[in-house]
Amino acid sequence: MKSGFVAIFGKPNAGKSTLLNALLGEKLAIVSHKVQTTRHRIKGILTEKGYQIVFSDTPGIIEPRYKLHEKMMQTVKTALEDADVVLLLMDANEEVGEIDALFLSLQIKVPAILVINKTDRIKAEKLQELNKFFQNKPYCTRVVSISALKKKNIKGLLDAVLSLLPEGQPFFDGEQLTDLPVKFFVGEMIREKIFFLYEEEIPYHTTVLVQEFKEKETLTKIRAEIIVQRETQKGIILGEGGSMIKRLGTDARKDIEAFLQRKVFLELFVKVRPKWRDNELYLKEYGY
Ligand SMILES: Nc1nc2c(ncn2[C@@H]2O[C@H](COP(=O)(O)OP(=O)(O)O)[C@@H](O)[C@H]2O)c(=O)[nH]1
Ligand SMILES: [Mg+2]
Repeated sequence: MKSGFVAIFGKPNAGKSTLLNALLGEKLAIVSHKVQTTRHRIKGILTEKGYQIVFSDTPGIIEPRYKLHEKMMQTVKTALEDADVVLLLMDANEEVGEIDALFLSLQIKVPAILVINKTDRIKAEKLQELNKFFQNKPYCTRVVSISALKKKNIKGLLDAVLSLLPEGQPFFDGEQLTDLPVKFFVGEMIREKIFFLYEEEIPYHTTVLVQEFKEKETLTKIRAEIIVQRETQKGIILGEGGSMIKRLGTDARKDIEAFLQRKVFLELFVKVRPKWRDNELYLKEYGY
């Protein structure tokens, strides 16, 4: 039996969350085309005959600008310390010099697979070049190329992980898909819709707190608060005559119903908490 922790690292938008979902064949992590969508370490557990792999999706590595960012980078550090194997994920179209410096700076002490993602978007020669560039790097045990979006070579990546995974007994029950509560994923699904529906800075000033999660006989009743930093942002979230929040509620509810496989009654409220991203107490309350 093999078992271990595998952490996925990379710059914002490399495709870390898409990869976690592809590896698990299930949508656990929220994905958007905007950077810094992921704020937590999300564990996804893959149990098959002969092995259990506990994958961690992490926030993209950035220079912290707020306390929220510092917490996000602390999460990256913890995941790095726990890992038995590391996946260094890069977008094939990114600048290699920058990537090289970043991965070198992580000072990884365990086997690492350099994963070239978004190969659906590059030519074969470019891929060869990348392979050659990374092969002899000190942090790189193996190079694997994939497309997380098109689910190309996910099996090849799994085989590479398994070859580096230590022997050991499973850490979690075989049925368990993640270590986080359902409530967390409900909040994330609402947050994902905010990334899709609202422009520019709004998603970055926002967080979601699920206040009530009650399983009733015929449906699940959920009450969630959307936290923003300013009155004007509250107005934007609500939209004219409440039109935007209504759309947000409908879109989020559909996803949550599919996830929970039952009917949902979703109530959303907007609260203004000035500078919550820099306030220790608020950050703690909101799960960061
Ligand atoms: N073309 C292409 N796009 C991808 C691939 N993997 C991820 N993406 C897209 O890249 C964007 C960022 O993905 P996400 O998983 O949120 O990246 P993260 O910030 O590293 O977690 C999304 O728009 C994804 O659909 C891939 O293999 N090919
Ligand atoms: Mg992500």
